[in-house]
Amino acid sequence: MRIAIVGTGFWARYQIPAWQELEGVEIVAAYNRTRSKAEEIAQRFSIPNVYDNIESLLLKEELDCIDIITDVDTHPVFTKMAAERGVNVICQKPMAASFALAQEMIHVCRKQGVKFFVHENFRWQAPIRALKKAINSGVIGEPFKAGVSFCSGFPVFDNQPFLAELEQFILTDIGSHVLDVCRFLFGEADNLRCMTRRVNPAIKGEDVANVLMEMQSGLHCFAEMSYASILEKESFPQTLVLVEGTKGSLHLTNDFVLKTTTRQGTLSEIIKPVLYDWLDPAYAVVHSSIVDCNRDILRGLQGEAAETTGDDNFETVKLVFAAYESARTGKVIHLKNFS
Ligand code: 89Y
Repeated sequence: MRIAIVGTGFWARYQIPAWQELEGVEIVAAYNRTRSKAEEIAQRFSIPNVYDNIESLLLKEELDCIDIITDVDTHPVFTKMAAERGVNVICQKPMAASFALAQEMIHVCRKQGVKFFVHENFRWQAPIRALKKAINSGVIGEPFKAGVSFCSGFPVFDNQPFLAELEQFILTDIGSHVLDVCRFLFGEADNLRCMTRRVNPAIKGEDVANVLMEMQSGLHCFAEMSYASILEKESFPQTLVLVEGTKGSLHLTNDFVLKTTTRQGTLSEIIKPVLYDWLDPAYAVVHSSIVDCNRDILRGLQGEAAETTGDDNFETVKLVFAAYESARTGKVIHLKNFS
């Protein structure tokens, strides 16, 4: 697979080495609108070609796929350009800055007959996969209630300063991941209610969001997220989950500990991510999951089924924007009516 990297900021530094862990992938070019930034990344990761113009990249390179790792506003533009040239697209989350733009991206890829994937990696984290396996094993019986939590005081704006400029921050940034994890673990939502607020006065968007969903299965799922939380134990970047079922509960808690409780007692195991030498230890569980997410997308590019297709991720995008709609109107949003 001949892949071009579009955007060479913070996440590209991990996305590229994660691709390089996989057999059969060749990163043939790197693009950044600032050429020197593309050159620096190309040199660091031995990428042969550098561009500061997307059109020339698409014209000159023989590509199977572009991997878009730019800020959200350019996702639809670059997706359309690649699709119109018959090049498959992978795009970082969040897919787009609005529901309508996400719809257009899906549409253009379908129309041009190219494959479209969203790089949604949280569901690929080792502890989340282990939790899913435990739920499926039936050990806790029928799950009826869950809490999915991402509450942190990590200085997230240091590495990604543009996040402070977003009018819609936490639901698009972490909410995209957390709500996708909810779908991965518990299936689709029937309806939701959301409340948001901004605590940090130095940013534009909301940094606290609480989403209560009734899943189609009937399970109640409370997804909470915050970047204003000063807690005894900082858990960034872990998603903590408590699932209660008819025969017991599963608790994915700090330091990758998964506790299984039944009437017989509690068993604990630790599910650590693979610690690649290129990852940033502060983001270990996320950076490590990029390899597994990419491996699955690679399978998708090769014609097999993959999880994080554009169509699948569109259901997560729907939850994000339905949550904003609920926060704005104070109403319960029924997903089947949301478009
Ligand atoms: O942008 C976000 C992501 O995808 O994972 C964590 C993060 O870097 C900050 O919330």
